Amino acid sequence: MKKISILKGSIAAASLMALAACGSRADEEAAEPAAAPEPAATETETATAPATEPEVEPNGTVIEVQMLTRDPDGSGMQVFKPNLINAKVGDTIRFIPTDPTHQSSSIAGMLPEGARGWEGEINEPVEYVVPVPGVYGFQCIPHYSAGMVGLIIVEGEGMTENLESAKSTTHPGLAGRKFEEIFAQAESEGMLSQ
Ligand SMILES: [Cu+2]
Repeated sequence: MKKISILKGSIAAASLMALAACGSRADEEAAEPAAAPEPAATETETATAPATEPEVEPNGTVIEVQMLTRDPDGSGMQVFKPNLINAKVGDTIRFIPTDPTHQSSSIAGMLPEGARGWEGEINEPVEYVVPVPGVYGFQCIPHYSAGMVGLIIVEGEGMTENLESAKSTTHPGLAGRKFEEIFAQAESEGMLSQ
């Protein structure tokens, strides 16, 4: 009996050590003088699984979007924060599940030609590297009709080519009104002029 509990103890200790080793791996790597310096982007990229293979090489810029159950600045509704994003081709949009029950998906009919779009899992972060200039609408599927939507505007030639079709896309519930507000804000901030 004693032998077994000692064995159990050492297994537990071994797993603790493994955990500790795992946790301090980054420090050790950083402290090791002989190691070649690695680009900082590599580690953050592996921390979040991309929805799909990027359609374009990431340029290293990451734009973070929180997925929240209560908008701290107003309605108290479920929101993406920010819900209007200005980006460049190759930027990574990272959706963070700050609060539970949310996800992020692109909206069919609100993608520029040549962009595949994305679909994230509930409660999971998702990254999307924007591949071409244009207007990208996105939603949280469970809270789409509650108006949990957003817009990415990617600068560059042809960025307004899908603007009219994106604007005329119909939405359930509160999402239509929300998109009207977001498009109006984008226009007033000059985000839609090249
Ligand atoms: Cu949601």
